[in-house]
Amino acid sequence: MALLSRRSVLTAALGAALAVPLASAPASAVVGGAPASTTAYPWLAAVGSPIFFVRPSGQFCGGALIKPDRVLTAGHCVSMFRSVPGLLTATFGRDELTGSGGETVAVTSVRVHPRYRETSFRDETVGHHDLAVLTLARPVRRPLASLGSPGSARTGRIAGWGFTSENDLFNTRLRAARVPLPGDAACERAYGDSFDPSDMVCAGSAAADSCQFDSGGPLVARGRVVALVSWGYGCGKPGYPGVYARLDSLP
Ligand code: 4AZ
Repeated sequence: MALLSRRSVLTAALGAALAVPLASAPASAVVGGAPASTTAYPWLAAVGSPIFFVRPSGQFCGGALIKPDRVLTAGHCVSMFRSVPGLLTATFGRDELTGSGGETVAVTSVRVHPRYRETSFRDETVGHHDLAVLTLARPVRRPLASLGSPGSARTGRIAGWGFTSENDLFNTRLRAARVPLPGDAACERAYGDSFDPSDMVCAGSAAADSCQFDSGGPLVARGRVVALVSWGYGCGKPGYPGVYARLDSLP
C-alpha cells in the first residue's frame, strides 16, 4: 500500500513533467545492506533525469555499463522515455547522490526489449523481459560490467541507491547486500504464474532485498551481472523474494 503511493508520487511527477499518461513508473535501495563504494562497482550507473527533481541527481534506477556508450537497465525504468531519450542521464562514480562526484552523461536513445510487457501481481507491476539498452551521448572511460548467467550460484550481491526499507524514502547512498538465490520454486510459491523462470531470477530474503529505486541495478553472481532488479511484492517481506530480469533473454 505504502509502496503503491510512492509509485504514484513518482508517476505523477514524471507524468506531469512529460505530460503523458503513465501506466507505471520506475522504482526500486537495498534492504539489509551496508554502504558501498562505486569504486567496487565502476560500471554501475545511476539512471535518472533532471526532471525527476524529487530525488538528488534525479536518480530513479540503476544500470550497468556494457559497452563504452551503452547502459543496460530495466525496461520499466525507461519505457516512458522512448520518445524523449534526451531527458535521461547516466551517472557513474557517485556514491552519494546529493554530491557531485563522478560523471554524468546524456542519453541519446532508448531501446526496450521487443518482448517487454507488463502484467500485475496484486498492486505490483510485473515486467516481463524487463530490459532496455541506453545509448550514451559519448563513450565513457570505465571498466565494463561482465555479464553471465546465475548457473548454480546460491548467493549473489545487489547494489543500489534505493530505499533501505519499505518506509525509508530518503536513502541517497549507494548500498549493497549479499542475497540468497533460493531457486525458482521460492518465487513460484510466492507469485504463481506471475513468476516466469525463463526470463526471471528469484533472489533475496526477509533480511536482504532490493527495493524502490534499485530497479535496473545489478544482481552479481560469480563476478558477473546475471540479472537486473525488476519487481517484487514489497521489500524484505517474508515469503516474497525479489524478482530479477535474466540477461540470457537479451535480444
Ligand atoms: C520496485 O518497486 C521494487 N523487493 C523493486 C524491487 C523489489 C520490489 C519493488 C523487490 O521497484
